[in-house]
Amino acid sequence: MVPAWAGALAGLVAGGVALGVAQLVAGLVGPETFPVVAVGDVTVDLTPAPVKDFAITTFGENDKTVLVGGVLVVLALIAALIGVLARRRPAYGVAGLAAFGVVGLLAVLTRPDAGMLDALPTVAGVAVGAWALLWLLRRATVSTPAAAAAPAGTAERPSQVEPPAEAERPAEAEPRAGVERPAEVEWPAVMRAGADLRAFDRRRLLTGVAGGVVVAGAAAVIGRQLGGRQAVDAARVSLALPKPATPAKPVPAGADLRINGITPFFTKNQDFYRVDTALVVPQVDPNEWKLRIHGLVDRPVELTYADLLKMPLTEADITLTCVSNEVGGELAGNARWLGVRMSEVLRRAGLRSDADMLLSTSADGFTCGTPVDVVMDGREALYAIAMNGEALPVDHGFPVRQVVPGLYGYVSATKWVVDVKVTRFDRDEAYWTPRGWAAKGPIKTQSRIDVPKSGDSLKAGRATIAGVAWAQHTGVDAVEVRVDREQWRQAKLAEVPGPDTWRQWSIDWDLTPGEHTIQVRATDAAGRTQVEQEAPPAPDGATGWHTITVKVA
Ligand SMILES: Nc1nc2c(c(=O)[nH]1)N[C@H]1C(S)=C(S)[C@@H](COP(=O)(O)O)O[C@H]1N2
Ligand SMILES: [Mo]
Repeated sequence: MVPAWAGALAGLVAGGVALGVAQLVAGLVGPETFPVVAVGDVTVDLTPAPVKDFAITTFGENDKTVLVGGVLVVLALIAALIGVLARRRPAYGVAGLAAFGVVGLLAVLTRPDAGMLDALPTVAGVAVGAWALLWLLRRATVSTPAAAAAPAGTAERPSQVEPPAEAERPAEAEPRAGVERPAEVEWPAVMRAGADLRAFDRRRLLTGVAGGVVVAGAAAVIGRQLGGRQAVDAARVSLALPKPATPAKPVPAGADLRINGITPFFTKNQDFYRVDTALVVPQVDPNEWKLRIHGLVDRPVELTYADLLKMPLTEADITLTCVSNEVGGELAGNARWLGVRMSEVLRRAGLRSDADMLLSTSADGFTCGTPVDVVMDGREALYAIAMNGEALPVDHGFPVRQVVPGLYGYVSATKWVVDVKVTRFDRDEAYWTPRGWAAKGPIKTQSRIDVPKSGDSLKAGRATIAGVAWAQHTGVDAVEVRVDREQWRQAKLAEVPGPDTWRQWSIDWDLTPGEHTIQVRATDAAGRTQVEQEAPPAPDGATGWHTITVKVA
């Protein structure tokens, strides 16, 4: 009989083999058909708004790693348990793995536009995993007449039995390093698997385990390679970006106040926040990419990437903001985008007058619902192909994404966009709407204190308080700061190229010793001042004044 720890180990390795094989096959069929990813995707889709919010604020950019890690830990525990059970009856092991497979299949096959082929990675993984489990358990025992007289393995040896000091090793073809204390005793019935007398052999189990680990690892690595990351990366790097027909307005020299610790005017691509539901980033080949515009239009339009690049390109500086951003949070970034105006493409299709929503869909099925009037009112709403002078990073929507100044990302900024259905808000719903978020999401005016940081200890005397404020497409007209809830004072504002970006601000303050509360609020160009009332991000964006405390000595 195999000890429990060995069963658990065999289960773990068999689970690893199952996942490795599934990943290998998913590399051929499509990375989104890897069952772990599909289960994670379903989890993301079923996550209620407050939990999603909690995940984003707690784990930030790592929310997906934590989710996949969580799924893997649960899988590992169950796999170990299956291994333990399979020692008693191999059928338990097979049944356990099959149950796993069913859950994986449900997740894979309920994905948008799933086909029967998508079942292959899960089925292959479970089949090979089950085989590996049985093979390992079988391998871990030796069936020999000698086993009855001299069973191997210390784990099963009843402690009350004292082995003779000079026991003879059982005569066997294979050396048995795992045999430490052979004993010539009568062994209890627990050692017998049916009529067959089987003894546990640790060495054979461990060599089998090592083999399993190698197979699982190799399959996973090859599967990832096949996943196609390289091909799209290569296509992305070799792209030559056309010159814009309409270049961005020059950024005034005074846009960056050059204060230590302040948010820079432009966010570097690698520092740009990332929020999306994609556990596996869609790999979209620009040569195969198409944008289909249909629905309430006079003439459906289909554009290839080459078609898009031939159209006049507009360059614009736009600050993107996530609705999940807490007051004072980091889920906002400013970039120079290059793309084709959405209005230009939509005019080619001819929008019907009753249309009020653009339901855009990404390559992975995510959708945004964007108001038609916002996109058509003359602002620089783009099908963007580049970000800060380089082709869109894959994480940020390569080859094409939407960017609409003034709207939160969840209702406008579809990455990997492939389809636009011109429709009506009373007929269609986008991804986040049934999940508790507002159908429309204009960005709320916000301001943030970057320096000092909350909790900082400062020296008494003159300190610079600085940060950024945003009110996209309206513009920030004033930023005020107050200390200890006394008089508001006007901060100095940096210059901006237009109303679509955030605006740096700063103010010098003479701080006296003690603990102080610093607050900020912005007023937009329409004269609306940020409200003090605190609201959470759901359903349509957080409100309140960013408030920090500092110690001054
Ligand atoms: N395909 C796709 N596009 C998406 C999302 C998504 O989940 N999937 N999330 C949106 C949200 S909520 C935001 S805030 C922005 C974030 O864009 P970024 O990751 O480039 O910063 O992308 C938007 N576009
Ligand atoms: Mo977002």
